[in-house]
This record gives sequence, structure tokens and C-alpha cells, in this order.
Amino acid sequence: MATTITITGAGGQIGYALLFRIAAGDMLGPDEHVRLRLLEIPQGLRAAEGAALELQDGAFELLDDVEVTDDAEVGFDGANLALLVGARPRGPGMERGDLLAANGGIFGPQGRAIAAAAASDIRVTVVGNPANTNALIASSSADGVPAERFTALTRLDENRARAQLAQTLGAPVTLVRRVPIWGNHSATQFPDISHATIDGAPVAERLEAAVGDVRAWQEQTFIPRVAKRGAEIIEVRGSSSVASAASATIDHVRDWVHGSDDWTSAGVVSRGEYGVPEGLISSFPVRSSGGAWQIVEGLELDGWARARIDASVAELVDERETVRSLGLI
Ligand code: NAX
Repeated sequence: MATTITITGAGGQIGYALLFRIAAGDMLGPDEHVRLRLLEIPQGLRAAEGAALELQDGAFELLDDVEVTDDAEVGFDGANLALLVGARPRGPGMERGDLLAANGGIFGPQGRAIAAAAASDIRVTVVGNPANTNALIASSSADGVPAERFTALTRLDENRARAQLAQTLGAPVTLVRRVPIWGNHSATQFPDISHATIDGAPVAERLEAAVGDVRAWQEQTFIPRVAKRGAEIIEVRGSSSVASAASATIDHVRDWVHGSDDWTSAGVVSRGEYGVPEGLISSFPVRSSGGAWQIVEGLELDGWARARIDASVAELVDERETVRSLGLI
């Protein structure tokens, strides 16, 4: 049996970077056949159709079928996995409320289409920004689909944070673990090194030797660098993060489906863990087993970390209030 995967915004940049890696087996492994459903708006259909032609030309052994559509119910029909990448970007002069309203017009109907058409084991990953609140809107609109099946991507932020820490320590990134992202996928996010390990041991001593005042380094260097990495990529590359975002999406879904070997980060629904208001889709340290994310509980947080988490969560509360007042949830 093949896995049916719906990718929205498949004609866009991240879509283009994702499709070929999925078809090559990077996401679900070398034994899992896939069927791809590329969902676009009419303006994006030609680009998605072009990608579909190239997928054909890739002669991928694992790729059973590709369908391109602009009809959400067709696009989500029988989907086991949905990657919601297409979103409305912030236009000139657009306020945050306008942005949330425009995205509500996308993620509300997509949530309804998922509830109507997707397979009963559907798992949804929202990449399109503002990812956490878009996931909340989709989840709220998907009657009958458990809220745990809706997640927002914060793995790119975590990968960036691990890479920055590894570089600072002069160590390979694979040795650096447990650097969770808390809160919103936005500039308020909190990349947390307080439980980070290198080769299984706490990083504290090595980090102090490398940077001196660790708290000052976090405040002045590490956190701004991670939180503003998207802007740095735009400045250097002349275009937003694409391949790294696709790669993080692959990491997220692979771990969700096959299990994670350590903690990682994902925007998942809060049941009140760490005082995050219930129902918000907030990033937490998580691990995955049996095809479900679990929040890593019981971590000690000092006042400084707590304040950073609270500030990012306050932004999520604010976004929820806005979409509620707009009648989107
Ligand atoms: P592009 O503008 O290249 O592609 C977006 C595609 O979505 C377009 O082809 C468009 O036609 C399509 N689309 C728009 N509305 C749609 C709808 N209702 N249904 C289906 N398709 C629709 O953007 P790209 O660079 O691919 O980025 C996609 C999204 O990812 C953006 O919202 C971006 O902000 C977000 N990102 C999220 C990241 C994360 O870590 N969560 C990081 C990277 C990226 O910034």
C-alpha cells in the first residue's frame, strides 16, 4: 500500500524542493511507495504541472502516482499525510490582522476539506506562515479530526539552532542534541540550550569555554541569529529559505511517522503543559513514538527562560484572539 501525500503550494519554491526528496524516499524510507497530490490555486497550477512532469522524468521507483488539482476535496482525497505549504504572504501595507484573515480564508476551507476527504489516519504539517495559527485554524475547522493530528513546523528553527551551537562548539551537528524551540515560529521564538547535550553530555562547560558569558551570548548572539536567520538568508541569497525548509519538513514528518531518536521540536496542541493555554498550537520539546508526538514534560526552567517562553506564548494567545474575533475559529 502506498502512502498518499497531499502537498499544498506544490507549484511554489518549497514545494519544488520537497517533491523530489519525497519521491526519492527521504521522508518515509526506501520501502514506502508514495502517491502525490499537488494542490494549488489556479495561478499556481502550471508550475505544479511542470513539477509533475519532472517527477515523471525522475523515474522514481517509489512514486506510484502524481495528481495535480486546484480542488481541495480532490487534493485531500484519501490523504494520509498533508503538508500545508501554500499560504498568503504578507503584502505591502498589510497588517497582522489582514494577514491572519487572508490565511483564515485558506486554512479554514482546507481544514474542512481534510475532515471531509482525508484518510482516518491523516497527519497534517503546516509550513505556510503564520504556521502555528494557520494550523490552529485548520484544526478548528476539521470536525472529527483529533487536534493532535495538526502540527506546525518549527524543526527548521531547531536545525538552525543546533547548527549554530555546533559551530560555536566546533563540533559536528549530529553530536548536538536537545535544543528545543518553544512558542511561536516567529521572531519571539525561544531556542533553548539549557538542556542541550554534546555527545550525550551537557554543553555548559564547553560553551562557557567557547563564549565566556553564556547568558550574554544567548541574548546577544545565539537567539537573534536563530530567530532572524530567515532574514539573513534573504539578504545573502536574495530569496527566502527553501531547501532548508523542505529538509526540515522531511525531518519532521519522518520522525512523526517513524519515531524520533531523541527530543526534537514541533508546534503541537497544548493540553496545558508548562502553563501554555490549552488548545494553542505552540512549539515544545517533543519526542515521537508509535506515530504520535509526546511533549517532553518535567523540564526545569529558570525565570529567564520562563519569561521568554511566556512572551512567545502571549503572541500566540494574541493571534488566537484575533482569529477568534474574525470568526475564523
Ligand atoms: P512560494 O510563494 O514560492 O509558494 C507558495 C505557493 O503556494 C504558490 O505556488 C501559491 O500559488 C500556493 N498557494 C497559495 N495559496 C494557496 C492555496 N490556498 N492552496 C494551495 N496553494 C496555494 O512560497 P514558498 O517559498 O514555497 O513558501 C511557502 C510558505 O512557507 C510561506 O508561507 C513561507 O512563509 C513559509 N515558510 C515557513 C517556514 C517554517 O519554518 N515554518 C520556513 C520557510 C518559509 O518561510
